[in-house]
Amino acid sequence: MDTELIRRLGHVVGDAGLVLGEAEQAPYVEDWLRKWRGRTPVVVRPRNTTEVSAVMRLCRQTGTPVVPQGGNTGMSGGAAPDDSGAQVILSLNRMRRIREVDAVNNTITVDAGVLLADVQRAAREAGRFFPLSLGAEGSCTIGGNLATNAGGTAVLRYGNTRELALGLEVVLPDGRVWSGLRGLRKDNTGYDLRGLFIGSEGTLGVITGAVLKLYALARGRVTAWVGVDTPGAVVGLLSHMQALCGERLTAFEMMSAHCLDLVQAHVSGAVQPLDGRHRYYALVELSDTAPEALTELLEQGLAQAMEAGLADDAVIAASETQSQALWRLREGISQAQVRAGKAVKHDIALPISRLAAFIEEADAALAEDFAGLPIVNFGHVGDGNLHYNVLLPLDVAAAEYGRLTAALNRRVHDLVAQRGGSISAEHGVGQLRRDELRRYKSTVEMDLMLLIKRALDPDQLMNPGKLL
Ligand code: FAD
Ligand code: 2HG
Ligand code: ZN
Repeated sequence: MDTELIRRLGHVVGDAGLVLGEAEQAPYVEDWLRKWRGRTPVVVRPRNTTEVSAVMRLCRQTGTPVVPQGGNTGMSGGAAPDDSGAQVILSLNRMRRIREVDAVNNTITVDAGVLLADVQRAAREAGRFFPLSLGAEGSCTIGGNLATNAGGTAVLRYGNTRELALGLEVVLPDGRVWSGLRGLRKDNTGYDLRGLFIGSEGTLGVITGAVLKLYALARGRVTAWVGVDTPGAVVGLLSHMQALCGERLTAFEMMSAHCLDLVQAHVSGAVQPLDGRHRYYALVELSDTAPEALTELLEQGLAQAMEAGLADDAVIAASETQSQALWRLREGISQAQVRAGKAVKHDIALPISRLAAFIEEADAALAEDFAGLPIVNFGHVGDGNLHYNVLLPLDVAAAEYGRLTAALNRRVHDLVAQRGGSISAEHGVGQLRRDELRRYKSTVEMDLMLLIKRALDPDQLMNPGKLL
């Protein structure tokens, strides 16, 4: 790359804002899964929106492609540069300002580089609750969450990131700033620009700030670990608990017995909560601002479920420490997979009413066509979102990994499409599912997305090779 451009970028962000050495760039050019590794001439780390705008203007003038990056925890290769060595990484990791907390309006305004855990903390300190919650919350950024429309474990009650954002600030590919930081719950003044940038995976602009919704702080939660025999019973248990508990049901997660085996084998301190072995486990959580009767309600719901044959055994956490231990089993699955093998990941969504039949059918199809390959089936059943992954051996050859990935994707995604589902529920399309997207989206949908892309990014400089 033009050393003159690097010098001019340095002029904008200061010397501390450039990462040039190979060793220093390592955490930026490779993703969390260590699946995608690229090259970049420079990582640029602006301190504020004005600097992002100046960086984007320079890149536009010189025809330099830009890869926006938050915490680099994405699972679809969206934040990794390609190996051309021509793509600049624009990291938001120096933009970590909590701009304002408005407790009366129930909103928080933040820089896009603020870590999700820090947004949650700032809300708590103001006596409010920011519900977005996921395993990577200590390292992912709110900008990355918005760009991928992240889901996580509280979608069932509060919705995904899209539903938690009221306003955005975005730097466009030409450097202009769209200041849409409105804390309004009603605003019908034209097209939904905010919605357009949410989930756009850095292909339309750089999100630099956001106004997010806050909620009342729950004053108690109760968590149960439930042994269940079939996917149908898991879904039946969900329906039963929803009908009984309404909005107090704040999480309903599922994992197969094989997932629990993996966590026990690869995550230290993981202890099996129930004596017997069950084919599936559900993690069920109730929370409320008035927590007094929660435990009773959960006990009642689980007793009824057992009578109805929807649950076989259950334990309710007796303390916050026990509750955290149950959550560690659930959150440990990603790390356990990394240690146990090379996962072929499927991040799918289905109407909840079709979830059980999908699992039975997909399990049978894979047993027939891919006998012996372990299925790592877990996810956010309350949202109809499964991580229906398949684990290949750690030492699988690259060519074999590629061949099996293509074949497994086809088998699983075709079944998902036949049942009216989505092949990308919460992790985004990135590089991982870019070609798959073309197979399952209609021509009209693809055309509309390409039209929007060309209108906003005519030079195709924003995150090339991702999503579209
Ligand atoms: P990055 O990985 O840096 O970037 C992701 C995408 O967003 C890229 O395309 C990038 O170009 C773009 N981007 C980043 N910042 C900006 C910006 N400011 N402006 C424009 N574009 C931008 N995801 C879930 O949805 N639910 C889960 O439960 C979940 N659990 C996880 C658990 C673990 C252990 C890990 C490692 C990941 C998990 N993820 C989960 C995936 C990941 O954490 C999310 O996708 C997260 O939203 C990514 O945020 P990030 O800041 O790391 O973004
Ligand atoms: C989760 O739900 C994450 O834990 C990660 O979305 C999923 O590792 C995965 O496939
Ligand atoms: Zn998930």
